[in-house]
Amino acid sequence: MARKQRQQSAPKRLTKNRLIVYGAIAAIAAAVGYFGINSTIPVNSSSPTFGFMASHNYIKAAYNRQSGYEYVSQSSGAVKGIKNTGGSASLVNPTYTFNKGELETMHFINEDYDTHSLHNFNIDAFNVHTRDLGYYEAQAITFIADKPGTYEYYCTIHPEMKGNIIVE
Ligand SMILES: [Cu+2]
Repeated sequence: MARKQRQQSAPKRLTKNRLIVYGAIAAIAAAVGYFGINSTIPVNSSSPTFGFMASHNYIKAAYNRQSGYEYVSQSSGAVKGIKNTGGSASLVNPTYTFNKGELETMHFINEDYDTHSLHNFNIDAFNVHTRDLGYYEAQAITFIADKPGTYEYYCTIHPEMKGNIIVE
């Protein structure tokens, strides 16, 4: 009789242990999901998206002894999204051309070695605003290029730092 009871309770205990394991896995998955999704919510939308779907655009703040403060594209001219009109000059305060509806991540870094000034990166139309970044600080912001038009990106500290975003 006692043996029979043990046999009956064994599967129950297994089920309980399994539930604990499943619960732990679910909790970990939820945590990963929450933080993973949270970091890929575009600043101009409440819908989560996934980072791998975004186009990545690398831009830095720099100081040029002739022309002063400027944004410089970190990407080569061949990279999609930048209208390269020829020569290295097109990488200074570059014009970005994005397709409507695309998810874009702007990776902005302050590489102003010469003056160590603070810099920031803003696109009002898409609610893109970085912090004021010190030398070698970086920030990435994801947004949806959801409306066609020409928009300005700029630094609030240096009026000469500005360029265009074209969504078409
Ligand atoms: Cu600046």
